[in-house]
Amino acid sequence: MTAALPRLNRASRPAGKAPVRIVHLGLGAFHRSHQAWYTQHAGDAGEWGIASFTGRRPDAADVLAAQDGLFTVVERSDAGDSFEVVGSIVEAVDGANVGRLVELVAAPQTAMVTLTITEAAYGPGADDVPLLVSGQEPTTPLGRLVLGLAARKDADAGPLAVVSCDNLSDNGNVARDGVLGIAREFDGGLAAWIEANVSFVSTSVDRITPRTTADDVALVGEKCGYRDDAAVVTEPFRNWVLSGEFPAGRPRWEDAGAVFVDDIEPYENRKLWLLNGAHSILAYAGQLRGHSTVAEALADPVCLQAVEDFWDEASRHLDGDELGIPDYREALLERFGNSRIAHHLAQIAVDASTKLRMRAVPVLRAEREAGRTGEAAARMIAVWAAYVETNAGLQDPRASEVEQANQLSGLDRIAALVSLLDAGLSREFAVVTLIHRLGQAFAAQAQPVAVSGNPT
Ligand code: CS2
Repeated sequence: MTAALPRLNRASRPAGKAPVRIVHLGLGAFHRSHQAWYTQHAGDAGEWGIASFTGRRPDAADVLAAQDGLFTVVERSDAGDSFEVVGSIVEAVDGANVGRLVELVAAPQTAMVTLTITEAAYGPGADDVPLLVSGQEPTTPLGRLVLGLAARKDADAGPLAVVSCDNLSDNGNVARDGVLGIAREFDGGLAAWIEANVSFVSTSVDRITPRTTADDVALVGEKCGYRDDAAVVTEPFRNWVLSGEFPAGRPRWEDAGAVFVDDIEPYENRKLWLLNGAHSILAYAGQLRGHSTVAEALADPVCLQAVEDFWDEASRHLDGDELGIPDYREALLERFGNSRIAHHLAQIAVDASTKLRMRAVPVLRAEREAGRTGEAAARMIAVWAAYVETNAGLQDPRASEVEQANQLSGLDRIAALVSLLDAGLSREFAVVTLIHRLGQAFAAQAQPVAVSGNPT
């Protein structure tokens, strides 16, 4: 039905087209519902256009370009849906178009590069330096960013900020280490310039945004009267906490509710442990018990208990009344229970070797340092280990090592999997046996009688 509708087009642009001052790497659903939404709602939005480059899905650029960068944000709550056209993305580009990226990063009016490149993309890309040295274009986001920064240095275009919006603790410094690691090997002068001119901002980002489905596109067609293949469905809740310098300026994101703080670590930990940690537990425990969405898994008392136990453990290491942990937990239960958002567990389950390092390991370590077992954090690892045993081929940056671990059995297998998260913990017999025992105990529990909730 939507095929017959006119496409969303420039006539729907909420205001004039802003000049490109933000370059973004990782044009996905989350970028559209979060950074693009915040930029549209900044008081000075008219001065801040985003040029967004695709990462893993080059076709997203074609779709958006055909719509003049416009897309619909569908905010979905129990009360219903609301629809808004967002126009802050003024240029959508295939990530392989490195020439355009370099040109924009080197442009003096560009004030920042924002990143949603996934947690796994901050690791070293083996080919980056050889490609740069031989004058070829790198293929990883950070390698391409280094090439852009080299051009900015040559153009004498001044300082800028790199703003990581991925779910990594201390993501600004992780981005800095990644960029400088490549730059130092490529060109020492460039590395020194980056150190002096590029600020790396850390942020904690939050807005649950599942992958858009054909039904979502059809709904937008029906309600809005146009076809929008780049629509995103998201929850009403959003949060953005930032810490760091913007030497070339930034939009007034605070008008849209963003918060600027000096010390971001407590906020990052709250988000990564309570929200993302719970997500990972639900992803593995939930799928093992036959559920497919977050809301369904949460309605299963066994999964809910695993989450609550983990929250109790993690909360012991989240100090400060300003964090409002009881309210935050309460709000999470409501957000996860929003059954109108079909957030698929399979989408969350990927890239575990990177995610669990941030979501389970710090709590497990902190608990053990406090003289306790860290059982609930260990259970997160146990359900992942159980899940990958029967779901070989799960997307992961260390998939081949997961596969090798799976050739082993019993405690050896668990130790090999834990070593992908934390080498030290994998050598602690008590930890490995605990995880092994928790995995067996989980598997021995009765399956739910009926799956509650409706995935659509
Ligand atoms: C999820 C996150 O896929 C995942 O790993 O935990 O994408 C989560 O939905 C977002 O961080 C919510 O802000």
